[in-house]
This record gives sequence, C-alpha cells and structure tokens, in this order.
Amino acid sequence: MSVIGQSVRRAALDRFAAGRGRYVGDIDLPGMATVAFARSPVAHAELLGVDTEAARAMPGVLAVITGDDIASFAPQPSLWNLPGQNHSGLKALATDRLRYVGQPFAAVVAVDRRTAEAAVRAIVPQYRALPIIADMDAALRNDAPCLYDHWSDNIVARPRWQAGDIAAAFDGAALVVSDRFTTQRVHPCSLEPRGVVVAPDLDGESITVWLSTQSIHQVRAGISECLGLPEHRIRVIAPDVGGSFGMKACIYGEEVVLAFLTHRIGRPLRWIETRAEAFVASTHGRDERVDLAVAFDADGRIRGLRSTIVLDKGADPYATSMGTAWITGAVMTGPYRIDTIDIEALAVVTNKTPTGAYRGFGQPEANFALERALDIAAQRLGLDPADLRRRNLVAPSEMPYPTPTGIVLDSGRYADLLDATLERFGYDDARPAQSSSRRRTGVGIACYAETTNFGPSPLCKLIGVDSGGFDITSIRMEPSGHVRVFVGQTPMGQGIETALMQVAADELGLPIEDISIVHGDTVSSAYTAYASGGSRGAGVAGGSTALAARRLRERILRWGAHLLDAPLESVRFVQGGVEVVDMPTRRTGIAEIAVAAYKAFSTPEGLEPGLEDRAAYDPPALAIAYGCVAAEVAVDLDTGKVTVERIVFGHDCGVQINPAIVEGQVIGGLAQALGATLFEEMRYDDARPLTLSLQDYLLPLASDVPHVELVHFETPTPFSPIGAKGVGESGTIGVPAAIANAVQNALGTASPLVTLPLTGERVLASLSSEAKA
Ligand code: MCN
Ligand code: SMO
Repeated sequence: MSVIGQSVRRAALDRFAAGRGRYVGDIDLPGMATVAFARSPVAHAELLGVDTEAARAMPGVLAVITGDDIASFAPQPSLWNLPGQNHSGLKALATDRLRYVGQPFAAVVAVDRRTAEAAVRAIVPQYRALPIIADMDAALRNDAPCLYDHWSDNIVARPRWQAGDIAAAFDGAALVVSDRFTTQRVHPCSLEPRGVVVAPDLDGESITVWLSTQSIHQVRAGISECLGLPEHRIRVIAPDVGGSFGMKACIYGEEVVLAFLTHRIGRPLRWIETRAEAFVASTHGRDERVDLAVAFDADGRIRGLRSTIVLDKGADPYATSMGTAWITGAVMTGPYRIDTIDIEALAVVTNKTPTGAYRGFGQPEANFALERALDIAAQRLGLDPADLRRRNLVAPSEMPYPTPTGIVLDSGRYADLLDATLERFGYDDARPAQSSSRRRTGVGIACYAETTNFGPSPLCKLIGVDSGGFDITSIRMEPSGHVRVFVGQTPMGQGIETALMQVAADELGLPIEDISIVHGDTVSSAYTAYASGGSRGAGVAGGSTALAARRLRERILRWGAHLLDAPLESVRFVQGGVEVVDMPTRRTGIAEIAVAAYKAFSTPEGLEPGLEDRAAYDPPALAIAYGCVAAEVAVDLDTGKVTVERIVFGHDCGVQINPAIVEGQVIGGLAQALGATLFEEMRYDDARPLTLSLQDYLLPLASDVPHVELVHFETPTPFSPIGAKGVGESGTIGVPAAIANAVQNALGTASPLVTLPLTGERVLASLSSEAKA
C-alpha cells in the first residue's frame, strides 16, 4: 500500500506536546553571555551621537558597540533584487539616521539578560527629529522628502505588466467597477519569537550559529557577505522552529551582529527577542493598497483589468524587498480568463518597521481586491456572484493557460470545485440574507488561484532572487537498512519532515520507521539555494526526494541482481527486497543488500561500495493550487461586530502526501486569515507604533474560529514528479474576501467594504451610509 496519501502521525508531535521541543532559547553553552539591542525610540531623526559611557561602566557589561563599530560591514542583503530596484545600503546597526521605531543602533553584551537590558536603558542617543513619512501617501507626495539621500524618490521599484488593448476593453464595457482596496499591516506573531545563539568554534576561526529561521543557507550567505567571512567558516543550524510564517525568511541584523561579536569576544552569545521587541523588530506583513478597475460585458464576462498596487515597505527595502507587491501584480487575474491588463506595482519606503514575507505573500491582497470587485459587479449586473465567477473561470480544456502576467494555470477543475463547495455549503438555500432589527446574516464566496512550489530558476532570475529555485536531496541507506534523507527544507511547524519521510518510504517500499530526515544544518543536511517558503516543500523538495529515492532504488536493484547472481533485466524491486522475475524464491532482502553494499568484497559492474545517491529538482514552472471559500456571517447591527458562523473551504493541492497535515495547514492558515480579516492590525500614529503587546494586538482565539468543512479535490500537477502542489499558505488567501463578501451581503446596499480589518467601526460606517441613501 502506498504511504503517500496516508495520515501518518507526525513524529515531532508527541515531543512538542510533552514540552520536549528544543528551540534556540533552550540552548545553554558554557560561558554564554547575553546580547540586547538599543532601538530607536523615534520614527525619523538624524542620529548625532550615542552616549554609551554609562552602559560600559556597569558591572557585568562585557562590550557595547554602535553602528560605527561595524562601518566596514557590507549592507544587509535583500532576498529579491528586481532590475533597477533601489537599495538602502543600511547595515545591521544604524549610524547617521534613525528611520523607524525599533531600528537597532547599538548592542550590549553582558553576563546576563537583566544586566544587558539595564545597560541598554542607560544608552542615550542624541538626535534631531526629521519630518516623518508616515504612510504610502506621504511617501508618494511630490514634495515628499526622500528617506534615502541617494534616491530620487521613495519608490523601491515599479514593475508593470501590460497585455491587449486596455483602452478598447474599457471603452466598450457595459460596466466598470473601480475602487481602492486596502489590506492592513499585520504582525506575523509566531509562538516562538526570533532568537540567535552563536559560538566560536574550537579552531578559533569558524563560528556556529543556531537560529530560529526558515533560511539557513541564505543566512549563511548573508553573514558571510556582511562580515567578509567565507561561507565554509559559518555553520548555521535551525533547531526546532516554533512558527515563522514567512517572517523568519530574511537575514536580520541581529544574527550579523552576534556573529561579529562572538568572534570579537570569544564567548558564546545569545539574543532572544522579547514579545514586545517582536512587534517592531521583526518584519510585518501585508500593508498593501490595490486600486483596481475591472471592465465587464453585460453578461458578466471580464473584458479587462487595470490595477495599481502600492506596498508600504517600511523603512528598508531589505528582506523580500518588492516581492510581496510583485506577487500581488502577478496573480491579480486570479483563476479567471482575463487577457487584457495594465497592472503596475510600486513599493515605497516609509518610517515604519520593514514589511516582509507573510503567509500568503501578496496573494490575499490581490484576492481581496478582485473578489470584492466581482461581488460588486454581480450586484450591479443583477447576477448571482457564483454565476458571474462560473462565466470567467478558466476551464480544464484551456489548460495549461498562460495568464497575461506570465503565470501558467497548469491544472485543475476550477468550476467543478466551486460547485462542489457551494453544494456542501447549501448555497442555493442560504441566500438571500436574513435579517432582524438587531442582527443580520449573510453569505459570501471567493475563489482563488495560488502560486505554489516556488522555484523555477528562470523565474528566480527574472525577479532577482540570487539563486535558482531547485531543491537537493541526498539519500543514504545505512548498513542496517535504515534510510537517512538529507534535505534542504526546514520544518517550522508545517510538518515537511513527515511528508518527505513518506515520499522516500513510498519510492523505496519501506515502512516509515525505516526512514529519518536530516534537516536544518548547513553542514550536515542538504543544500537548498532557496529556502523553505513559497509553499514549495511538498512539491519541490518532495520532487528531489522522490528522484533521489528512485536512484537509490536503482542501486539497490543492481546490488540485488549482483547478490542473486542474476542479470539485471531478470530482477525486479519488490516490497522489502529484490527478486528474480517469476521466481519469488530467488529473493534477497533489503537488510542483506545493505550489509553487502558496505562490506563489498565484490562490487556490481559500474557501482562503488556503499548505498547513497542524490538528486536535484528544479520545477519547470510554478504549480497553481486553487480553491473556493464560502462563508456565513452574522452582523450585530448595534456594534457592527462580525461573527463568522461557518466556512466551507474547497481546495486542490494536487496529490496530498499527508491528508491530516493538509487539513491542519488549511485550518491553521484560515484561522490566521480570520484574525487578519476581523481585528488584527498594527496601528500607528504618525509612524509611532501603538500596538506593542498582545493586549493591544488582537489575535484570534480558538472560540473565534468557526466550524470549518473541507472539500478536497486532487488534480496532480504535471510540474512535480509526485504531482503535489503546495497548501501551506492556501488557508490565508480567499478567506478575507469571502468574509467581506458575506458581510456585504448582510449589509445589502450599504457602501462597499473595501478596507481590512472589518472592525465594528467600519461595518457601522457602511451601515449608516445605507440609512442616508
Ligand atoms: N502537504 C502535503 N501534500 C501536499 C502539500 C503539502 O501533505 N500536496 C503537507 C506537507 O507536510 C507540507 C505541508 O503540507 O510540509 C505544507 O506544504 P507546502 O505548501 O509545500 O509548504 P512548505 O512545506 O514549503 O511550508 C511553508 C509554508 C509557508 S510558505 C508558510 S509562510 C507557512 C506554512 O507553510 N508557515 C507555517 N505553514 C506553516 N505552518 C506552521 N505550523 N508554521 C508556519 O510557520
Ligand atoms: S510567506 Mo511563506 O514563507 O512563502
């Protein structure tokens, strides 16, 4: 029986549940000192000097450094570098200017955390306030000051996609829907904050870095670049990672500073982010505004689409630079047949914490705009929202369907999945909205198409990712017959290690207990140029793992023939061994083959002793997952509070390796999206952050998550050897639009909801517009 498709229990679950996780914060090394960072208290200022004298004099303080001490460093690298993109040139510690509240400008090393934090409080920056660029409008104003003196404006880059005759598409339209759709800034809030431990190696030249990250190889390259230390002298290890959600994808200044300091001080060092620090020190997500105009025929067919996307990148375009906005532009046409477009994406710098990757990565933002626009159009054209979508969804017969932005909709049954989801939901009976004087209910839907299996090297090159998009897997059968699989992916809660065990077990016909995964170490696991992220673990690392396991199987087969003294053509691989075709008594088991391969008094023609192999997999294209979300909400007319009563989530991630994990991924992503739809928001007052604790920043509780029913389709993608598409981000994409459409359905003719989150205030404001109308 195939192991793929089985809900194999995740190996790490019991360990985590029993409190036996081993995170960066659990690492304790002899002589280890603690680092704390002094961070900017202001949004924008000229930094005139930093008085560190009092801090240095404190007992227990081992060192204090400022930006001047790292002046020789190379700037913090960014993961995406679009052609023509502007760079900040900023280093790990600020020197002449402070550009956001939370920007580090000095670091203290002390014997313990309390001393380090007290010393940080004793560091006094002298500064002169500068005019603040509080938001994207301020950044784009003609007379706006430039955040960087070497830029001519505040724009990081502005890629554009154009296809077809856009003027004609709009001129001949029966209806044009046009509005401004805003997705707010959110805080990714992983359970485990960021953390770094560094130690000098015994050779006195190399260092080991333990880091809560999804990108061990990029971080190694980044530290190497910043410090000018060769990569082979830096070992990066990701121990257990307690959630990362994209936020731990980039190279932060903290790891660079600690790598430098451990060298200088010759002691192991630790920095563990505090929860309060995380709100300003780790990258935020979203913060995009989408101006969208869609032109329709009278029957609801889409004629063309115009859009301008603006991403508030915060103070520094490092991290994933323009990536989020680029993806928003690239996926703006969704799962629909749209060939005429004019889309432009801008990222601008402001005086806020930098934004970076966050689960969904630009796609919820696009989906919210497009799916809201489709509902507004359906209402104006007198069509059912589902019918309007059916008329535009790309049909299986049209696939592979190249979208005008260069994405290929590879496979799937979009309309069938919409129908199946609506049937499970009872859509036809659920509409129209019910109302009473205090409470109204509504239903809403949203479809999505999602880029997954991030990779193809040509795409990486196009967008300026500095490596190809392949994964490498090495595989070794030990003399005991146990198989170790060395992968480049990093588990961060998504269960990739279990899925990859299943892939190897399946190819080798072995029980899952006979497989283990080695991950998260630049020395002992495999190299992956691009990290974990882009929902690529299952499809891309699953691909390289399947290919490597197939090569190992071929070796086992040849060893088997050798041991059986039979020609290769006459033997076959069977569960647990190799046998001569039609002569099952002439059989040798895996255990005997494994021992023979290592003892090897004689070796099969063309092979060497031992049983190991490797494979790289570079997908030919992104694999496009898709789905449909149907939501039922209740709106309290006194307070505007939205309660999500029920969600039916239909999705297709191709072949499911582990259905239980897939389900957990979808529901986890959905819960995150629910928070982002209803109440999560990083609030600022003139670039001063107001939400600095979990008291102010509302995360969804278990009781906020409604009953969720899933509908699964499994259309294998041709772009992965195992047919798997990604699912790790799927839950986040269609949920905001589906809920907003349901709330709008409840509110009826009130003014369109176009801004997230859907707070009570916003809902009441929309209602009062109805009263006036
Ligand atoms: N899977 C499967 N069959 C498929 C697809 C996926 O069984 N066809 C399972 C696999 O166990 C896989 C998991 O679902 O590991 C997610 O698959 P995939 O979409 O390939 O995503 P990755 O493994 O690359 O994980 C990264 C992805 C991203 S980009 C973010 S952001 C995210 C997410 O996963 N961050 C997470 N899910 C998260 N879940 C947790 N708990 N914590 C995070 O930080
Ligand atoms: S935001 Mo996920 O790491 O692609």
